Amino acid sequence: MKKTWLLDTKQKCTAFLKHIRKAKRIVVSTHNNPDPDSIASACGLNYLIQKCAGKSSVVIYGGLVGRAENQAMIRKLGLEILPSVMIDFSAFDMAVLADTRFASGFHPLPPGFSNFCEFDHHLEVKEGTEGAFTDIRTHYGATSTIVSEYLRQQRVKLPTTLATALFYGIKTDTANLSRMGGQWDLDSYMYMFERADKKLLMEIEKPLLPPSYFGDLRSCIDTAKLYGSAVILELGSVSQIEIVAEVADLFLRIPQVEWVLSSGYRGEEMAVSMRALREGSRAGALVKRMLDGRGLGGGHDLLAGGRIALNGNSGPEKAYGAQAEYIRKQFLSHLEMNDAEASPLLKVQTKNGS
Ligand SMILES: [Mn+2]
Repeated sequence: MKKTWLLDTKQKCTAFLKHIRKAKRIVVSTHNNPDPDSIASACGLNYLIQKCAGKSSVVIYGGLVGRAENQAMIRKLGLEILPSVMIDFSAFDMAVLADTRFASGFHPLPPGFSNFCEFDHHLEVKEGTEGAFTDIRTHYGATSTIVSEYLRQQRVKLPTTLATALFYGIKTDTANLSRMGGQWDLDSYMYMFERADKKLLMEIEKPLLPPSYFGDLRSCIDTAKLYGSAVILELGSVSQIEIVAEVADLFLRIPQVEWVLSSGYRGEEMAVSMRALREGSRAGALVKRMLDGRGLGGGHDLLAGGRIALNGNSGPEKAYGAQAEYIRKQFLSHLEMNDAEASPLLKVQTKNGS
């Protein structure tokens, strides 16, 4: 089989290295509240910049690394990634974004930072907002696949920890190649799997969970409502914002459920997640439209999400209630349903189980 996509990468990689050689100091950034794909692709790009262009660079993330698996990934693999608040952006003359676009605003770079490159596989942004160098492949299942190809093309020896990170990035973003993956995803997945530390992978995938995690989970189960084939979860205040996305995945596993919409907030940040079962559901476009003028949202056909800042005068609890209601109504009207069609997901069980 001819891997023609690797030839495209070869040209792109040469152009990228040429471009970044013009910079003095480079900051590589994930998106806010980064997932494994964003973390791995940022660390991969950082390695490429240092090894192949001989430039000084650092990796930063915005927001929080909340999910226990993602914290374990950074800790167990010893990935050097700093919170963006520790960075003085004026010390850098170029930025590289991993798994996001500058115009999305969902990253810690200051709005005026004009010299940036972008690596992403999400929906396109408006023309005229692109970076000086971009590699956007919406047919790719993970940004980690794109970055893996760059590193493979350069034939650099990869540290086991970086190969493990890139494998985990591809694995999680494509749900083990079950969604959105092409031949290219399988190819880099296999390449990185051979080089990954399987014992560390296991430790990342089954991390310890704090008791508060189970409190959040209980409130999901208590508040879940079923609307035909859709589940809506309005979690309110949660101790970890990532639970909003986690439960969207979890509740899609219920038989007959074809859509999940979940939301919750922590501090003044509200998260929205959507999952769909059937191809052609266009969840990303739907979330983008629902959040238009309220926050930032988007994603893929079957998997989407967004964030809203709850910084009004009424306090986050009230603001969350109003936003959640609006989003629920928009979603239900898209499905041609209404509030009256709700039923609790779990019937109340009596002691004798009847
Ligand atoms: Mn991604």
